[in-house]
Amino acid sequence: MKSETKPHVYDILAQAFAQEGVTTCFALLGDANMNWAARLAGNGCRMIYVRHEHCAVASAMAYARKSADVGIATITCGPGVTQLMTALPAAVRARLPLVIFAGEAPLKSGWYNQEIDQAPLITATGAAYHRLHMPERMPVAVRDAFVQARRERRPVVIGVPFDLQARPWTGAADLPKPSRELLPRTSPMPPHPDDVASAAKLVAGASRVVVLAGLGAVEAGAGAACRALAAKAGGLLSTTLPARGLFHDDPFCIGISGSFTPEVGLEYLKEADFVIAVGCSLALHAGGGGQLWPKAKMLQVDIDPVGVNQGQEVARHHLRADARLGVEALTAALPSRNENWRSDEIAARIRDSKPDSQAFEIEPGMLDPRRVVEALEEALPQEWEMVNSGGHCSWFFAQMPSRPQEKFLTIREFGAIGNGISFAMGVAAARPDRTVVLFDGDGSLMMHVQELETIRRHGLRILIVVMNDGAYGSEVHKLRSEGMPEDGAVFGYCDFAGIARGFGLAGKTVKELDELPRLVAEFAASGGSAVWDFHVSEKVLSPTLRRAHPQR
Ligand SMILES: Cc1ncc(C[n+]2csc(CCOP(=O)(O)OP(=O)(O)O)c2C)c(N)n1
Ligand SMILES: [Mg+2]
Repeated sequence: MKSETKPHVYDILAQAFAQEGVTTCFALLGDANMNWAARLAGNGCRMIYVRHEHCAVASAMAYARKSADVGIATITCGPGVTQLMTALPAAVRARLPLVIFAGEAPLKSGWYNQEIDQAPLITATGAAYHRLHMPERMPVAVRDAFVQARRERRPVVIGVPFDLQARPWTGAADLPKPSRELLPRTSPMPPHPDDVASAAKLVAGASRVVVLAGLGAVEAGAGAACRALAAKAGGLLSTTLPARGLFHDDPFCIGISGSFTPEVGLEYLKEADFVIAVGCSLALHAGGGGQLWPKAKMLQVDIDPVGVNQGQEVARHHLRADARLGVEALTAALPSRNENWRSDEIAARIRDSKPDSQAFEIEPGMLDPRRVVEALEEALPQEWEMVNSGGHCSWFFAQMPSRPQEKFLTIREFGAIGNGISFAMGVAAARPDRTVVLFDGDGSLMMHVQELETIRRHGLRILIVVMNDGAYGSEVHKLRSEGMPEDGAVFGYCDFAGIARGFGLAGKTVKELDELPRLVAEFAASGGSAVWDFHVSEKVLSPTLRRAHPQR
């Protein structure tokens, strides 16, 4: 056999990934991963070559969430790895399964400029790191990385020295069985009848019940069961921010519970005497440690009820079960009641009230972000996928009541800005037949604006809506409330339409909201991607900011 036809270790490593069912990989190449990546592409994997390693991992996060599968990214050693220090903790906290192929510096060199001890960097983020230094075992180690990512729902980074990757393969001819064939196939966990009986007794004794669903309820397919429970309990429905839209068409849904609660939600949560949290970890952001429902007893329905989370007691009562099975059993055990919190009046209040009715004096020529969102809600087609980013503006963008949960994505457990564009790319890759709309702030978009080029090159179908207040709005309003100078947080309105055109995308500064239906139709017909820049007033503050940082 001629030497060039013999497989190298990187060939086998690429095959080991391919047989795990990997179809999309977000990549940025360097010496330590490029041969492997070229071979993975040769195995038929769709490669999305981004312009910053952070964006490779952040895109893989959104891809994992949207496809309910493992997200895949690859980066080179040293400076490739150090770029991941913001994306990895975000993936860990959002419990997203990822497998990341990282190169490592060559073992044969006494000194190598890109060498750095990668393991402590990665493990400090909460991700797992595995050094693969024994070529013959590498296919099994790859398989085990997929087992671990799937079981533990967290990122697993594998590091392979690139001189080992370049060696001729001398191991076994057959690859081990892929992880899917080995992982236990478990059925949803039913609740214990004693727990159901005591939970039903508690709910029967309550008069103002709210059923609050989180992503666990979404994953378990518990939406319809939650609606039925709330109806039988005569109560209302709500969701966490990531699960928003699960009850979008239910007349008794009061919207998001937490930092993004609309006006009616705040009012009714205050009156609630019982909250049933379904598939929801009751993180601090989801209820301010109970401040939003000061009178309510809490029952948590979850496969892993916590009792205490993020330093707060979150639920005194627990029903351990799969979200759907637990809620169905509770509904069945609940006696029918005569008294009902629900009324036509409440449904009308929910239907007719604005998320925030506060009046503000707006500077001439500027838009009210709330009106921008209302106009987009009207104009954007229902089948388009929505991605919400961070910053102050994300409050407004989250208030789009007609949009269902399966068309919405936000990942913000680490509180980092700058991820919107990557998340939109991840969704576009997972849903290639859909148009994706990213709602972002000017500061956040600017942090990784280079990815506009990736969007164009790969023909991803993304409309970016920028809520441009010419500033890090969150910081401006917080500094102002403390009487501090705001210089470091104000930048002025840069020309995002021009920036977009420079990257080869369409760009538009939108000044008149009644233009939106025409612009949407033109965009839909264009088949390309675009950035729309909305200059919004800095005077309009979200209710959350007004509460937490009263202005002077
Ligand atoms: C990576 C990172 N750096 C800094 C921050 C602090 N921070 C939080 S919100 C924000 C402002 C974001 O500005 P923009 O995207 O324009 O949204 P706005 O608040 O103006 O609506 C900043 C800098 C952060 N959360 N994450
Ligand atoms: Mg801003």
